[in-house]
Amino acid sequence: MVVLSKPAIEHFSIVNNCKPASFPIIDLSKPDSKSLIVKACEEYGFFKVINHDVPMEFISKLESEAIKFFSSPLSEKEKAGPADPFGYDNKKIGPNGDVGWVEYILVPTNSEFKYHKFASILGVNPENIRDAINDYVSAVKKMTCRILEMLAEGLNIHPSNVFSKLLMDERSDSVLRLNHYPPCPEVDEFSGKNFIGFGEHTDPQIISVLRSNNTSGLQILLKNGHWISVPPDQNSFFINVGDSLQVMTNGRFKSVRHRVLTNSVKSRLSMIYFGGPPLSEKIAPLASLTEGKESLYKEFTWFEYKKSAYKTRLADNRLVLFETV
Ligand code: GA4
Repeated sequence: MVVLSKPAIEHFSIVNNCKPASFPIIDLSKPDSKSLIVKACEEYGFFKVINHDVPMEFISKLESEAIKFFSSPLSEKEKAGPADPFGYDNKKIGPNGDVGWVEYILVPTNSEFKYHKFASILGVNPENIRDAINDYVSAVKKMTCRILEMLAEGLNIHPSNVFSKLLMDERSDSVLRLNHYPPCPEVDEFSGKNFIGFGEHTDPQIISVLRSNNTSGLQILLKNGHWISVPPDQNSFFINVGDSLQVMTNGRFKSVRHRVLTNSVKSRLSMIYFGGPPLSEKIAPLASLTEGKESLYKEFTWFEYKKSAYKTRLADNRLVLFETV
């Protein structure tokens, strides 16, 4: 049971819940998946993948390490925080006052992370969670790069590693987030309203890959302005187009606005791999996608975008500052 600490529950936003609706499901083993991925990125900025080849063993191992971590006493978990942005935090998201009914750890994936920050709470074997993270991230990264290559081929871009090479680079600024949403009382039994677990936002990176347990909560915003609930599926991955991919495709793909609502009875556990480029990488619309068209975004480095993102609130549109018109 997670004890309420500051901020108090009345500071959490409440939103109307909504119905599940259909969205693209891509079977990576099928020959037509390239064009379907392109269509999904254009129409939803979001899709689910099945037959992904990520070993279940790695997923289960990380899940059980995450459960162990989040089950430890708050005072112990707090030794790995506050998130700076890396480390543990509880209810506070980012540096600008956003809150949600969530606790999390955020870790970089490209360097020997300072596991000493966690060592005190991980007991005798802190290498367990580190190894679980490393195995999970390398398998998910491999699948993500495969998807990014299919995407480039589907768009007729040469060479087809334009996106995937940014994640493969040893300096790639990719991060892993483990989110735990404890059960949260409903606003009231009949209102159909829920508290916010993680407020609406788009992801700044190129692509994000989410896996959750079988507890609902994720919602995405459609182009028509309606929110839909995404039914949980612990055997699949959910892919989000990030702001940087929106820029590189000159707006052809849209980064998807998404949020997580709390569940009144079950805990939700999600792990998200955010695939980002090296900090010095220049992000701009690709020449092959801008021929004869105007470039909708100014060039920026990933460092500049990240710096600017950390000055914003979660729900802000972070790309407006980089639009040309
Ligand atoms: C959203 C996507 C990732 O979770 C994240 C988040 C980051 C954070 O929690 O530290 C940010 C948020 C995210 C975007 C705007 C800023 C930065 C919180 C926030 C208010 C790790 C990321 O890269 O950007």
